[in-house]
Amino acid sequence: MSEVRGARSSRRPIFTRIRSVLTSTRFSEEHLVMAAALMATLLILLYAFGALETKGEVWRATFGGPGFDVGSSVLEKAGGLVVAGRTNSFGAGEYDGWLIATDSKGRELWNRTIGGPGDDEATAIVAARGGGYAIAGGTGSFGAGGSDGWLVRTDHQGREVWNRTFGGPGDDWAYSLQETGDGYVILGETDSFGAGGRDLWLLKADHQGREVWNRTFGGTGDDGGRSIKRTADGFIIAGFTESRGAGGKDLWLLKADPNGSEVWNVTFGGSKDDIGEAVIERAGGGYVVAGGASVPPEGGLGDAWLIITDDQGSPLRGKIFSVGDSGRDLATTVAATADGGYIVGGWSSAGGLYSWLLKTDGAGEKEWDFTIPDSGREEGSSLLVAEDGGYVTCGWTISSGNPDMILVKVKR
Ligand SMILES: [Ca+2]
Ligand SMILES: [Ca+2]
Ligand SMILES: [Ca+2]
Repeated sequence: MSEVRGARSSRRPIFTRIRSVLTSTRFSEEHLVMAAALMATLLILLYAFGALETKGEVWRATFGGPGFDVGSSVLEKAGGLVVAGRTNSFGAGEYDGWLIATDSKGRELWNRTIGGPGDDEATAIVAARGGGYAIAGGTGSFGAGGSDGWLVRTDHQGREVWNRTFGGPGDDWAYSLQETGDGYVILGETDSFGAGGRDLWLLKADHQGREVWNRTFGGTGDDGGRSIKRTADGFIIAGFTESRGAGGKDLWLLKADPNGSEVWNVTFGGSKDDIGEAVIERAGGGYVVAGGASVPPEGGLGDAWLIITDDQGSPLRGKIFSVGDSGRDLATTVAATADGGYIVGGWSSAGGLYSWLLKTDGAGEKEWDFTIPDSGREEGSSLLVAEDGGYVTCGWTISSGNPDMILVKVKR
C-alpha cells in the first residue's frame, strides 16, 4: 500500500454568498427596517418558490488525479467517513483499490491504494471487529488466474493487516461484504466454479480471512450476486439470473441459512434484462429490493425498480421510477430512513448521466427525488444515511475534465 498526496477537496456553499452579501452591507439605522422588510420578503419568496424546502447539497468533495477515480462504498465512522473505490491515477499499476478517510465534512484525513500491477478494485467496506476495516473487491494482480475475489483487512488507518484471494482460473469478483460476528461473508460471481457461465458466488471466511465454505448458485446462463445482508436467520441476497425466470436476465432474490444453504429463491422480471442491485431487511419482516426493470419496447435495463416483499419473497409492492421521460435509470442502493421510509440511490442517463436520490415512504410511494448535478455513479455504488439524518453518496464527477471520485452530502 502507498499513500497518495494531491487529492482535492471542494465545497459548494449554496447560501453562503447570499449571506455574505447581506452581512457585508453597512446599514444605517433608518435602513434597518427596510432591510428587515427586504429580508422577510426574500425569505417569503424563497419559501414560496420552495427553495427552503428543496433538497440540496450540504458539501461535496472530490479526490483524484489524471486517471479514472471512482467511489463505490461509503461507511460512517466516529467523526467521519471512509470511502472505498478504485483509482488508476495512483498506486501500483492499472486500477488499484482506493481507501479515503475524511472528516464529517469530506475533508481528507488519509488515503491508501491497495493492489498490484493488474486491475484491482475495492467494491465494499465494513467496520471490522476489533477496529479497522474489511474491504471486499476483485484483484487481477494476485490469486489463481484471471481476476479473483479479494478480502483485505486493514487497521484503523487503512494499513493492510492481511489480504486473501479466492477463486480459480476464471474471472471471479466480489461485490458485497458483511461482518458476521465470527468472520465475513462475501458475495459476488465466479467464472471458475459452478454450473456454467458465471454463477452467483457466496463465500464465508473466518476472522483471519481463511475460507470456511463457499457456495455457487445458478445454471448454465450467467448468474451473479450484487448485494448481501445478514439477517437474524441467515442472509438475504440480491442479484440476477439468466438461467431461470421469464427470459433474458431476471432480478434474483435468494434467502440462505447461516451455512449458505438456499432456503428459497424468487425471480422478478420480464423477457428482457432485469437486475437486483441492493437488498435490505424490512422492519417488521420482509425485504426491500432495488434494481432495474426492463421496460418494453426498448428492452435492456430501463427504469429503476423498487420491490417490497414479505418474508418469503412474495411481492407486496413493485414500483418503477424514472427521471424524466427518456433515458435509462437504475437503482443501485437502498437504505431505511428513520421515518420508516426508504432512500434509494441510483443513476439516470436522462440529459447526461446523473447520480440520483429518491425518497419513498414505507409503502414505496415517492415523496421526492433529487438529481445531483455533475455527479455519476456506477452499478452497485452505495449510499449511507448519516447519523444526522443526511445522506452521503459516492461515485464520480467529471467537473475537472476527467473522472474523479466524489462524495456528496445531501440534506435530509
Ligand atoms: Ca493495480
Ligand atoms: Ca480467478
Ligand atoms: Ca451460471
